Amino acid sequence: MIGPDIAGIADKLGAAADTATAIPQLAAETGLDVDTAYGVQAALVQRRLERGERLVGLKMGLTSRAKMAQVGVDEVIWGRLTDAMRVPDGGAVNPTAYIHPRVEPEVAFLLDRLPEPGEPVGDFATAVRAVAPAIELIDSRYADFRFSLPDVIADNTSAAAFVIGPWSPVPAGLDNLGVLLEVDGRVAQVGSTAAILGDPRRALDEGIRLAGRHGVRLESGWVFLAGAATAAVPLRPGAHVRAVVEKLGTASLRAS
Ligand code: OOG
Ligand code: MG
Repeated sequence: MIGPDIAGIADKLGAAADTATAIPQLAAETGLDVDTAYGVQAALVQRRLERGERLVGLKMGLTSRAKMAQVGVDEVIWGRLTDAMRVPDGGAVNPTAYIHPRVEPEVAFLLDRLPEPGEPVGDFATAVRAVAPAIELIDSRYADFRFSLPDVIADNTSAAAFVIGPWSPVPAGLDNLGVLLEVDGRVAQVGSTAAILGDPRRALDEGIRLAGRHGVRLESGWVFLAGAATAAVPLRPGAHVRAVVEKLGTASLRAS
């Protein structure tokens, strides 16, 4: 065979997610580079679409230093979100359905009118209809939550589930809002939206640019996660998690 077996790698990652069973990293062994890894990600998400899930958005990863340092990968990445990953605000997830779930605080955008491919976002308030606090549940399919850049891209950037809090109109500034992650009423992580590429609005430009390289165009009505401002924390059974973003409010999640 010439080049990595994209469909075969996607099947392995898909089965690891479906059975909540970790697998060894595979990029080095199969010769995956960043471009082919995005091809694997597309095939992996296609498996979900074939079983009836719908694409509902895009997520950014490793847009903050805290996240880069936690996983030892220092490139901004993006992944795809489907409707089946969405958990209602205040809802519950079963932690045993995941391998080693972690939660992290996010800022979500509800996309509106986006520029033509290749054009920058001129007016953020035209491109984005609303903003919300959010929680992302990530679950690397790789053993010990360890991976290389192409490995994590192929694994749809560890995407597993997400919660969106109440939507608000776009505020005047988003670049320096306090962010808290609370677990069982205790502060587990503290940060600022400034940690997200200096301003989370920049994450949208990066998302449009990076996804555009792979022929993916963001759509009106999609959800966009700008990337966590802080490191992620393990989700333990029974935990109650809240992400609080100054001016935007709270998103919450329970682990059953
Ligand atoms: C990769 C996904 C990173 C974020 O918000 O930075 C991410 C990982 O940490 O497993 O979702
Ligand atoms: Mg995230």
